Amino acid sequence: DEKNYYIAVDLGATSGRVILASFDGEKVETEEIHRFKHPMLPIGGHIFWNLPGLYNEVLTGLRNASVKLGEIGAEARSIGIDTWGCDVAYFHADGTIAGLPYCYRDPHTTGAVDKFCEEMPREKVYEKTGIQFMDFNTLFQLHTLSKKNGNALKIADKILFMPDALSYMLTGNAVTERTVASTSQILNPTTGELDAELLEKAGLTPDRFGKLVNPGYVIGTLTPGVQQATGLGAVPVVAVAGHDTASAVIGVPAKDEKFAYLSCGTWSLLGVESPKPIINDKAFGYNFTNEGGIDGSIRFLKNICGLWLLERSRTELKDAPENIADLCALYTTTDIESTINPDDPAFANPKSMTETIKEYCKRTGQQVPETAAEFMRVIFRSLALRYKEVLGWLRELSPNEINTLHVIGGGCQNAHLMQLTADAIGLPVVAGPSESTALGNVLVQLRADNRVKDIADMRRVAVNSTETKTYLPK
Ligand code: ADP
Ligand code: LRH
Repeated sequence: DEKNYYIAVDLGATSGRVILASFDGEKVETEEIHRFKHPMLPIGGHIFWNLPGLYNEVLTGLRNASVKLGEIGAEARSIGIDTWGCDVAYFHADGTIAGLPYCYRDPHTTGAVDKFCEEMPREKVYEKTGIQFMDFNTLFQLHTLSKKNGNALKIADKILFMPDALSYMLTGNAVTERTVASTSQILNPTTGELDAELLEKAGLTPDRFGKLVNPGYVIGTLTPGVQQATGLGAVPVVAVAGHDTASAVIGVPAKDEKFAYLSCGTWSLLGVESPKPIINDKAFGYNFTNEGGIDGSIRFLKNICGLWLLERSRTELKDAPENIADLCALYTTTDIESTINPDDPAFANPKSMTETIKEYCKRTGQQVPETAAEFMRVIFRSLALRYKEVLGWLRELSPNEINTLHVIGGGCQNAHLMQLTADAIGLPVVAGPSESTALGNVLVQLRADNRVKDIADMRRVAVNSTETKTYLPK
């Protein structure tokens, strides 16, 4: 059969990658053609994402894809971009950059939920949005900025979420894709529209954002300048599920509905799919989120501080092996029993992660970790414990029975963490794919290109395209 080719750009907070995917009618095959780190930039006392740098990396990825496609003698059918959630970039009407995206770890939003809720009760904000309260949600970022003068928020013609910002730079067309808008806490999941009353508290109106579109919408084609810079033709750019977690959930190789998922990367996102929002006192009390998925489905989940703990610690540990697999393997060489609560605010963006973990252990009367091995063991065991606790709450609230935990994202390659998780929750853990986000990104492009029909069809292709590893509880 003829193969068709698609390009997926997937930007996580730890690293970005560009993937060339082929589809033969049955399964997706992927090849990573560009991967890069993208550090946060400290400028003027704040932390920003390097938007021009990210864009340049996207162009490099597209150029690599163009070379590869040239060798194959094929053309790309489309391009899709997904990124981490909540952060926005600012543009002037002529398409130039009015302001860099603040990084969601910037401490300027510390306490921002409480400040906002002086103007509108928490219950009302939750009723409107169903979104987990986190200081860095876009609503609170914008509210924080609106209280200060002379910033990009005041002057920008358009405020665009990260995936939409990059698509705008590639095509010249500004949209607001609904899955990435859903995690901002300014979208009402019932109406599917931006909430004017919430925005007004940040001094904004809905017209400052791009037009709202669903995953599958064709945003435009590469501008002549981008075509020249990359060697690609007038390739369409499709709005995929622009929120990386939404794309990851689409890529879960599930065979039925009785599963929970854990998207295991910088963050650990633990949840279920629900046909409609679950907004009630219990969900509010446990601080669960109702983010948007494909075809109006809801990602009912909780954010758990994930391998950020590891990523930050490894840069500080003098005895940590460079290679991630070697680092994780140290787990078996120690027997320290200490655990931390990964969601303690102290771990959000500390000066030193290892010192903060040590202090936590000291404060709680536990053995203080010293070596890389001890840190790995504390982190893995603490994460598994937290997964067990959150899964318990999820079981109280989920519309479906949960028989399996599908783990996707880079962390699913961590065999120790997977076994600990299976043991903690007492359910089989099905690990894979580690690049579920890119797969979900491609699946939405396939549907926009009429190669697959519906979510059932997409899941069938996800299963065909994935090798998984199962961990049974001991
Ligand atoms: P994000 O998309 O948020 O940047 P990823 O899904 O790429 O995150 O996951 C990154 C994490 O995956 C790393 O922090 C690391 O802990 C884990 N990881 C990646 N490769 C491996 C591996 N070979 N073995 C164990 N863990 C891994
Ligand atoms: C994961 C993620 C998560 C958001 C966070 C900001 O990459 O998108 O779903 O809450 O980053």
